[in-house]
Amino acid sequence: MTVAEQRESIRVLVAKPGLDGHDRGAKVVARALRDAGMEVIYTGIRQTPQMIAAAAVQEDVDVVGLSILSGAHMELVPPVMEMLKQQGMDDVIVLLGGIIPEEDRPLLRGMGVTGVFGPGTSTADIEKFIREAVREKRQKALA
Ligand code: B12
Repeated sequence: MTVAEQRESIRVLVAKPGLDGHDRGAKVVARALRDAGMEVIYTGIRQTPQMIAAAAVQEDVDVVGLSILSGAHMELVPPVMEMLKQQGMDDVIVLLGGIIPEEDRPLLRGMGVTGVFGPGTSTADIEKFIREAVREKRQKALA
């Protein structure tokens, strides 16, 4: 069992890949999860997949949450997943928020994205989703 699976707290990396500056949603989500008692690291804007994977390893997070509003999710998510795999973090829970058309969601899930959250999602729902996903993962690790 890894250290992440043994601890009680939930550590979340909120990351903003891509070149745009749409950071409001990422900041709102980061603040809400922090207020809900999670340990949240926010990367800031313009992060490369390499930077995101390195931060995920360094911070030993349970969840990587990507925020993408630019429309570049189909270009940005695959290299993030690949870099996480290369860093041995292929079992980390990956969430995606932002402007994500319905037709892209099955493909993103196929790449390993656990949850996709569009505009108007309540942060309470995001918190609940994360708690359940982490609980399930930790239970599996114990079994
Ligand atoms: C505000 C805004 C801006 C602001 C950004 C301010 C900022 N610092 O964020 C400004 C004015 C700077 C801006 C600029 C541009 N914008 Co703009 N912008 C918007 C707008 C109207 C709202 C986005 C927003 O802040 N929403 C409020 C937050 C709280 O909601 P949210 O980000 O969606 O987050 C929620 C969920 O998505 C989810 N979520 C988001 N991130 C994460 C992360 C995790 C981990 C999780 C779990 C959940 C999650 O949870 C949040 C809570 O519900 C959207 C349209 C829209 N309806 O979304 C366009 C929009 C994103 N912009 C767009 C465009 C094109 C641009 C420009 C290129 C316009 C131009 N020609 O200049 C520029 C780009 C500038 C740049 N360099 O980045 C397009 C993108 C097109 C696309 N995806 O195909 C949109 C969709 C408008 C449109 N309909 O065309 N924009």
